[in-house]
Amino acid sequence: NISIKEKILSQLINAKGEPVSGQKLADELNISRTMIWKHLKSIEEDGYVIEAIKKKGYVLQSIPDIVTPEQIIPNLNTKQLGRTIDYYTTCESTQIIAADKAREGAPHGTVVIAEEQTDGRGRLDRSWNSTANKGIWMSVIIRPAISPQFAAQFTLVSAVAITQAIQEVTNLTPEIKWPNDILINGKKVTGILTELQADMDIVHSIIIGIGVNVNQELSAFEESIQKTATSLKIENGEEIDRSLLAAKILYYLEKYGDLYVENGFKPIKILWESHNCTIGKRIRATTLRETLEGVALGITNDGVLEIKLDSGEIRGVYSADIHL
Ligand code: BT5
Repeated sequence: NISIKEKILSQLINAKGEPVSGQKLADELNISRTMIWKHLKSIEEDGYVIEAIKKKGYVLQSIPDIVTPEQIIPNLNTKQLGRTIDYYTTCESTQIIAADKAREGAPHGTVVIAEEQTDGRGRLDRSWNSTANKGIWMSVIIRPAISPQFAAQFTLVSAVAITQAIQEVTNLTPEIKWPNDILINGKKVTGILTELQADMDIVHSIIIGIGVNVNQELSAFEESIQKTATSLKIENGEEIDRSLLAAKILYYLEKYGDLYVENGFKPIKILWESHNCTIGKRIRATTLRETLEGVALGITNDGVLEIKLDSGEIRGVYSADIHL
């Protein structure tokens, strides 16, 4: 049930700079010219610039930098992911909204996205800086038919997908730091938070929280992370179209998510290894129980990180904070 306003906007966007006749819009949508005009005013209030050309119609001159469904969906090349987008100008955390929606039965592929989060979350209740209008703050609800033990790998699947999308849109070369960080020049540009709703033997939903720093200046970050965080704009010097990047992330997430569910972790593992910056390095891994130091040997077919300690013992960790 797309609203009339959305229909008008999508016609203007699809016209790609050509005029759209007001009379034709009125006829097609079966409303008066005055109503068309009122909807156009409301579209302009959202930040779109529309020019009226006599006898020809309305031309979309510029689009605002926002991540609404109207902006994302025309860029979207997916079957299911992002086909329902729940958009907020501001919210506490998209992850909380998505968790509620998943419990209420939201379909596979539903996306919750916001311009700003006032209480963005990391793992273990840490906070996530989510400056207004500068990043991609979204949660994707997926419902793969897998058992819960395979859910954690979706963090690695997502990391591969996001890395690929960033590479395509920017020409930067991001690196994945196990398990859930994406770095550029050693600084964190993306964090992933994978949460699970499941019974003992079946996944109901996985909620993939994705935070990408896109157009921030360094001063937008809290002081405590200014030495460790970066944005795509800081790294390549240009503003990036957040809607386009969000659509690309969803595209690769669907592609690699399906690949994982159908063919297992092996093909993902190869991609993950080609982008990672953890394996082969000396690391310190802090888990909930202990701190381990040694050389990161690799990841197993379950996504577990294997570390060779100085004693020669090999240990697997499922989740940890890694210091390179
Ligand atoms: C993460 O946690 O990296 C997961 C972040 C997930 C954020 C998304 S945004 C959409 C969805 N809604 C949410 O509420 N969350 C998800 P973790 O590995 O625990 O890292 C958190 C740590 O990263 C913090 O303690 C800071 O040190 C640092 N940090 C916080 N904000 C950052 C930012 N914007 N960029 C880089 N580092 C940041």
